[in-house]
Amino acid sequence: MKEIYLAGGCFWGMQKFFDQFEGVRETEVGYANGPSADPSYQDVCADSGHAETLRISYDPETVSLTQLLDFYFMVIDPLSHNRQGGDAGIQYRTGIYYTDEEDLREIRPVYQREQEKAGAPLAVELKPLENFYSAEACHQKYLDKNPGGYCHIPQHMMHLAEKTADGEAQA
Ligand code: MHO
Repeated sequence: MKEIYLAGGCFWGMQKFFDQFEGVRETEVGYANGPSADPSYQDVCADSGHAETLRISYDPETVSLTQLLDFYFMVIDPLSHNRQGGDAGIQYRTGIYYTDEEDLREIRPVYQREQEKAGAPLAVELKPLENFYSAEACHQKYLDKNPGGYCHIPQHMMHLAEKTADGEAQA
């Protein structure tokens, strides 16, 4: 099992989006790469400096990091600084945070391709993960618990794939 940490705006939608893909074994929403330990959601909303981030634990034999990043770039505006959809603030910055330097071999080509496509430097941070603190229980699987809840990712993007393997279907 491998893991990657992705910040792509409000983490409710990010979690719902990535949970649909086969090979994604576990996801957790939290706060990453900020200056203080174990912030609360309120702290983060008051510009603590953390990014709302999704921890993705995946099986690289079923889904590659490249594929996961392709999905990621389908649902973010990579040129937007500190704003995704209707949400603005430093917690909504975008970022790819890795825990294994080796992953750069897969990350860099995707990043470069997206930058060429965009024709401008991406606002997406590309950094090692510095820290990650799990978000409060009410934020985990939020859109499963609150199907009509706010989401910056369009509804149809939540059904690109259906999980069929090992009874993990969520869609
Ligand atoms: N627009 C949403 C964002 C929530 S997300 C967990 C809200 O203000 O509730 O940042």
